Amino acid sequence: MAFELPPLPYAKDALAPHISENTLDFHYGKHHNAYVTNLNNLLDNDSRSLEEIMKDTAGDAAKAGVFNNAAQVWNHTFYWHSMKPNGGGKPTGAIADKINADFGSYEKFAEEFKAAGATQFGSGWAWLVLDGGKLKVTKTPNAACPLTDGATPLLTMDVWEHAYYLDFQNRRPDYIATFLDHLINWDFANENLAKA
Ligand code: MN3
Repeated sequence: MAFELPPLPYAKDALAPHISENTLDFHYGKHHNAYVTNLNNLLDNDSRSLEEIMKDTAGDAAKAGVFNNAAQVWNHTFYWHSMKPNGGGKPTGAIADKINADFGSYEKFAEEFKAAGATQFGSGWAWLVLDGGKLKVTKTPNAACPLTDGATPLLTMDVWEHAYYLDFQNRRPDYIATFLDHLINWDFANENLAKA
């Protein structure tokens, strides 16, 4: 069974003016799509799920190509759902209470999340995860995903340059602030927390 590029959960221009249609044309239409194509070229009718492939190949240098493409397919799908039109701002619902309990306040969470995104050297991801019953902010390089370390991802932010360069050029901190203030999808975090 070949893997397919999952549909975007909104129109390509729905995140504008914060993230442009042009960025989504390239980021979803070219980059995400290429990971799907590469993965299918590397696997021959694999019956495993994406998550199973990621767990089976994480840390195995001989399977790095499979892991990187499988994880990038998964991470990007998770990233699109981590944003929504008219998103951003303070959380509501169960995730709001859990953020207050585990970080002290939304502001403390935002500070940690911004720092994780800004200090991920080179390409990678910033995450909000549930790990051992507690919320944590983490960052991963390249295609790495907290799922293979036993944590449950709740939200992610892509900090590869291709995620923001067309709209923000080198200003990664401005992209991160925009993600938090205008795009972050707390409904998705609440759904993932409820399933965890
Ligand atoms: Mn990307």
